[in-house]
Amino acid sequence: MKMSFRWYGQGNDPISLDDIRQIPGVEEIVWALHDKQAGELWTEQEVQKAVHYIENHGLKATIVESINIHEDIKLGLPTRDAYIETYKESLKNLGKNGVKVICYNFMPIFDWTRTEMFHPLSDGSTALFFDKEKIMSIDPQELVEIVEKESRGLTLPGWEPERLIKIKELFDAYQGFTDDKLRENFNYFIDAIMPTCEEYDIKMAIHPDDPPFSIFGLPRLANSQENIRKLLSLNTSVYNGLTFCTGSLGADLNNNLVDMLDEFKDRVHFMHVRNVKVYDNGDFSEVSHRTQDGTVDITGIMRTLARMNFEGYVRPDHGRHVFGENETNVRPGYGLYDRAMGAMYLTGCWDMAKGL
Ligand code: DNO
Ligand code: MN
Repeated sequence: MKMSFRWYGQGNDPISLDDIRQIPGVEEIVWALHDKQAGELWTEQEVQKAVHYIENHGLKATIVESINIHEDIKLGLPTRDAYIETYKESLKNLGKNGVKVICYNFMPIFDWTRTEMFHPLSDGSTALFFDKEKIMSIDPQELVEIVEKESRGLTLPGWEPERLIKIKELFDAYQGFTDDKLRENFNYFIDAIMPTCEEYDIKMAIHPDDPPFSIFGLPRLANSQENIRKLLSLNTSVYNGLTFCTGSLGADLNNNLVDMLDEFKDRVHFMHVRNVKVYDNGDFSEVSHRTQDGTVDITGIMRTLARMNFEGYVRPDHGRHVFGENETNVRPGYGLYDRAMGAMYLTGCWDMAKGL
């Protein structure tokens, strides 16, 4: 495995590459041009600059998360072809600069959704939290009002402000949109970009939906063993692959993660390994990476990866906020210390399983 660490870029992430380089085993930076909107071109010059910056700090830059997919592609609008052409152009520019894997998601409107960013845990740290009842009780029309008035204290992490301005139109556009329709539009997109991916040797790795069930009546594509099987079989190229995020998939206790990893292993290019604790009422909290702290079988996952000699990328995913990290100084879920502990724990599991 190649241990990696997500970093939000120079001037945009309070964590430095010099700090990341001190985490044992971490060789790769998971990066992106974070000021780009979905649909914008990543120019060769910009890509080169970012890659050089990372390499100059003694780290590799061969994995990107994410090049976001423009909503028109997900909706299957006539304008999608132009956005797909731009996407292919960005892929070429990345391929020419040594990038091998792209993590992306195909979720309508929102990236990951939580109800609380700094939920107190019993050890005194804080973490991201999902109150299922709170989310499920909001109907889409009400959501539009909540977002517009920023009322009810609902915080919306990972939701780009530019897109939220258009939230009403977006919800209208997704009226009556089925899972099958979203799948069809995914199929169109993936078929269109596969030749470029093959030519430039870039593997696509779709991130599972988070949470892995429908919210606000929106369709889902990558949330269960059956649905992931479907999307991988739509185009059977190895370049149409998966980011296996144990935290996202693990928020649904019906997902048997070790079994899923076993089935999809030849198509998994990137592992997000993190733990969550799922409660009986469907709420879940993010917790430390350690197996015993949550409901995800992290040691089982690492043992499976070791057994299959996994050669892809692994990263710790969201961490708790610890050692003085709080609202004022940390990007929710992406502090330094707990993710560093996570990386070390995962490397430890791997080394033990390998008998190193
Ligand atoms: C959640 C995170 C996500 C992920 C994006 C990928 O588990 O890993 O924020 O980065 O959804 O596009
Ligand atoms: Mn993830």
